[in-house]
Amino acid sequence: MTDSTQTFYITTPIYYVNDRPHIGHLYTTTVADVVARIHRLAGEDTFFLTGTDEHAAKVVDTAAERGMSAQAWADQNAEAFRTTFERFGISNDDFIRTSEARHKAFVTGMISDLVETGDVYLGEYEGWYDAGQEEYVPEARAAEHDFKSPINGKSLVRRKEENYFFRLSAFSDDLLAWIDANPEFIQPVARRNEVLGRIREGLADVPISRSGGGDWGIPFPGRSDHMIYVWIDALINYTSTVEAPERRKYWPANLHLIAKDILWFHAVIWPAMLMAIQKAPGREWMKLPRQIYAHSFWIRDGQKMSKSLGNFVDLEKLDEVVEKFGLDALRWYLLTQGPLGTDDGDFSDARFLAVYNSDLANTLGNSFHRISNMTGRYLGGCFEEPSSDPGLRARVEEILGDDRRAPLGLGGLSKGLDLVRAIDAFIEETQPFKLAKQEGTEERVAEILYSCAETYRLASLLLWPTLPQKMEEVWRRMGLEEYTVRLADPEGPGLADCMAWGGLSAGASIEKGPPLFARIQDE
Ligand code: ME8
Repeated sequence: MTDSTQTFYITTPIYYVNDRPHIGHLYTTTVADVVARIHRLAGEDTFFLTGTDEHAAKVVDTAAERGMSAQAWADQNAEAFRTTFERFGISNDDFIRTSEARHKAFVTGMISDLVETGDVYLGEYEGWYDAGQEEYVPEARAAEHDFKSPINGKSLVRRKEENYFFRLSAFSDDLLAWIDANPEFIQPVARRNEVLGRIREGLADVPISRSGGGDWGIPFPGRSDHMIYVWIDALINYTSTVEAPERRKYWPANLHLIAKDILWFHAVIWPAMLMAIQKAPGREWMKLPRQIYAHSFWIRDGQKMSKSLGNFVDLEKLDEVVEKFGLDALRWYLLTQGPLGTDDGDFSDARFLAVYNSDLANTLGNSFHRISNMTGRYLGGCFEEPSSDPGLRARVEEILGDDRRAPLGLGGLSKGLDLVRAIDAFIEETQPFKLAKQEGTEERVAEILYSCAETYRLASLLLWPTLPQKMEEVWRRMGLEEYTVRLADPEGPGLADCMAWGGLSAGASIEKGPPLFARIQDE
């Protein structure tokens, strides 16, 4: 990889280590995984980070209830997140835990520097505290919500303490100017407007330390009776992980993928902290991330998922789905039915089954089955001479567009599906199964089937980031195993080369095998 290779750095939130992984965590991480795979395919030097946020006060309480140390409890749960992501095929390049020394040292240094620049100072704070979220709610917002948590509806508590503060109020104008000058900075647009509206209401300084809460956390530099507030510690993970010289090239992150619940911290507090720290010597590299994308929430059967309703799509449920439909089917549902925009996404068993059967079994699976089946029957499983139908080829070009990088991005998945639909329409129109019964049609049948197989090959490349297991199986059956290595090679030609029409050469064969996605009947 040369120094000039474009880099791409994507992050997920780091998850509270007190919770068990559920669909929400897996969703953000899976979307990030698909995006990371897309960028790797495009030949970019990609870095994908996820991890755990461990210094919440709740961790100490829960650990105590279990007769464990906070560290032991955090170790156990961080491991659950790490192995869950591994089991669900997530291709993260690192897993950061905020209780690791590498992170703590970086946070301490950064906060010391913010004291130096004058952006962190000692003061006194009194306000409405949301214990569930471990955050203060601004007076106006607290009143608006009848002094209940805007997130979980529990009563807010009045609290007063000596704190170190971050001078957020000094950054209103700079933030507004930045967001204005960078329309892509906060997405979707509705979220951007929300943030702009709240900044215009005015920004108060934020407390960033806490005293009297024990010693779980990162001590405030020079004041070991104060701990750095967990949210401030957590946000810094995005930079502590890439501080090392060989990783600096990844910063600024291209994308912080989060949900709407934590938008304020990411779109206001974090950028302001970065604006402040850039003034410190040696910290010039700590620029603002390029984009913060906040998706919406998964709900279940039309209802909010909550502890009290006990209706979380939890790990057991997710494992059950994978057991029955396969991992790629779960990824497909998450990506196509998920709350990527501003609407919430509903997880329902009936919907899952319907989407599985229509997109995967009846379209992607069935099409491959028809192509491989007919190729086996009429051509002995092998294409002697590539010969393309101009009509289908034109349709493919139309779907892909001129720019071979254009099908990348999350839209690639629907283009992949469109290509497969084009194959199906073409088969209906040309009826190779009827033609094959007539004399003198061998060449035309071979041309039709080659064109279908070639189109499927192109589709497989666009579908791979979402359906890696199944598309690698397709490559194996088409004799294209080398793609797995070739596409992953940062020195290699990458996707552009494979996206050209005609990748299946003379003598290419195609193996039938069991259905890629077996049709599943409703019970
Ligand atoms: O907030 N639907 O951690 P967290 C979709 N530690 N996504 C959901 C979801 C749902 N119903 N529920 C959770 C924290 N998520 C902090 C973050 S970052 C510096 C610190 C996902 O464990 C979504 O990505 O509560 C959301 O933003 C995140 O989990 C919150 O995870």
